[in-house]
Amino acid sequence: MSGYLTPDEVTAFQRDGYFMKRRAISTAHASDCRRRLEAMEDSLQEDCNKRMKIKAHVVSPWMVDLARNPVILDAVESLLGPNIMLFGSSMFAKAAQSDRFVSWHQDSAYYGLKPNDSVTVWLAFTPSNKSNGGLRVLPGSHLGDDLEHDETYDPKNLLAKGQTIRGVDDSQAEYLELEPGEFSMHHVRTAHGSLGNFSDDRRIGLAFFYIGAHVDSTLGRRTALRVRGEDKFNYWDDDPLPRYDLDPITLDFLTNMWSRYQSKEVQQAAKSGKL
Ligand SMILES: O=C(O)CCC(=O)C(=O)O
Repeated sequence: MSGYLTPDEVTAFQRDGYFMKRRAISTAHASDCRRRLEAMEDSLQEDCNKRMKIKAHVVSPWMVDLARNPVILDAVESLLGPNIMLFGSSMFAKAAQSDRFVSWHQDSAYYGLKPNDSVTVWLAFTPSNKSNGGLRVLPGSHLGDDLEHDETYDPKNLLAKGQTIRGVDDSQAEYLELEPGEFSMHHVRTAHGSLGNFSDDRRIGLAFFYIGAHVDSTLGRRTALRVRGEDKFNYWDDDPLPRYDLDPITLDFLTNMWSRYQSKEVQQAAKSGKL
């Protein structure tokens, strides 16, 4: 099955800054992803939100396979062209009856990309909707100014730094409601966030951050995974690839990267252009 967007869908994405929606994997495959994820959480004795951030895909080969899913890549190719790199991925899991949330933010404020030719694919492992804290976006916000973010470090916020755009008019928000196995896409400059999950089950999704191979890092040399086409630019070193679930080599890589990202020191260096 092809995932390419129609010309009308591309135009709508360019206007609205988001796309709803395609099926990447079956419902049964999505439940299997959830089962495997929860088995890894049991084995690590920790919630996936704790470390499976920035480069969640390096913890497991099946996540790398999802990042290379052909329907997803067709959809991404429609927006970014044929040469595609994955520079990051994050698990976003909300427990049942939890008030943990994701504040309004623009990923472009933190990703350090030039140009901002980047889209996020949010792949649902469970239903994701208005009643369980599903992702929501501010249509058209990618066309406006860069918005100011306050770093609140609120422990209820699933974002590492609690980065928050203040004063957003929620009445303008669109929910990107998905069934397991479906995905949405949003532009790296689209303001987005989500509320608490007041349902009786977890809400789980895996977000993939794709760029065109022509996109460089403004935060110094980093790593990425080429997922389609060719990379003539060589702006990114290679991500390490997991040999099996929770490969200790790639898990260490992920842990170091995540603690560097969370550290205020790195954040200040990044802001001053030293990284
Ligand atoms: O899953 C969520 O609630 C937020 C996801 C998000 O911030 C993202 O995909 O960039």
